[in-house]
Amino acid sequence: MLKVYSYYNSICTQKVFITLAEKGIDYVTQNVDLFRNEQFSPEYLKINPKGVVPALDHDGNIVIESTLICEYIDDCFPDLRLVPPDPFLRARMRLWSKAVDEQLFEATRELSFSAMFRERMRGMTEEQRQGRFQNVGDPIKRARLISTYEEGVDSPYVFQGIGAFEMAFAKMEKDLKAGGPWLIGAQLSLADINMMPFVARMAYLDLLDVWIEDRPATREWWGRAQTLPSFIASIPEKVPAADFEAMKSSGGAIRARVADRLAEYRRSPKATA
Ligand SMILES: N[C@@H](CCC(=O)N[C@@H](CS)C(=O)NCC(=O)O)C(=O)O
Repeated sequence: MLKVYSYYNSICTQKVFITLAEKGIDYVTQNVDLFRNEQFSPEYLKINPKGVVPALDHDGNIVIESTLICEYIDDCFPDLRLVPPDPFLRARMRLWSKAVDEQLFEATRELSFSAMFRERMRGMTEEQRQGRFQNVGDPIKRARLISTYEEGVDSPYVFQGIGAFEMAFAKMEKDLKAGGPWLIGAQLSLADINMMPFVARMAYLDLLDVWIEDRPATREWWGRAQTLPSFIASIPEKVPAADFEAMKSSGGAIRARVADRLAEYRRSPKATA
């Protein structure tokens, strides 16, 4: 039996849902309410000591880290391979996983937070807010959260995130033009699945065009991704309509400032290096 510890609008969990759906594997979910701090409960910390979702329980074997979970699922259920057997293609696929884990996850968290959760935190009492900050055990993660709470899109971490998406979309456009229709070529792989929830979140926040308006191959990839039944079952069908409305309106409110900061990033020496 496969059980996914999840939260319905968690981008990392969505990678796992798409992987399972693409392979046609049945699973059950156990909700971990991130807004009630259930990820920090002693019971859940025994499952995932990092206090985050997702976690996978496969007949008693616990696997954490969404990228590792997706590869584990591919190893256990190899009928339809999402990790290519060719070593070079596999290395190219993992470069996308690394970009997601090392840059785009943080970028998406900062941008989502600036657009949506910042307002929600403003409604908390000072004591509740400080409690939320202190719950974040990792000091670097805590510093990022405090900076994004205090400065929103003007936070240096958000600027870094906007730059991370710019680099990813530039590479995406180049790779797709060199040989698509998927990120590493003809076959859908975990490279595409890992990217989908992150690109989707930018689209739902009404921010995606800021990066991809002039990137036709990336626009086509996104159009194609959205028609996959595995994608539809894992994101649009699991997220309530009210959340889509909230994401669109809150993201729309920061869109102009995100575009300004992207222009600033494109002018910076780093962007031309
Ligand atoms: N690298 C981890 C990141 C997991 C992660 O941070 N998940 C978020 C939801 S997308 C979470 O549980 N956040 C709760 C918190 O930070 O308190 C993975 O890919 O599984």
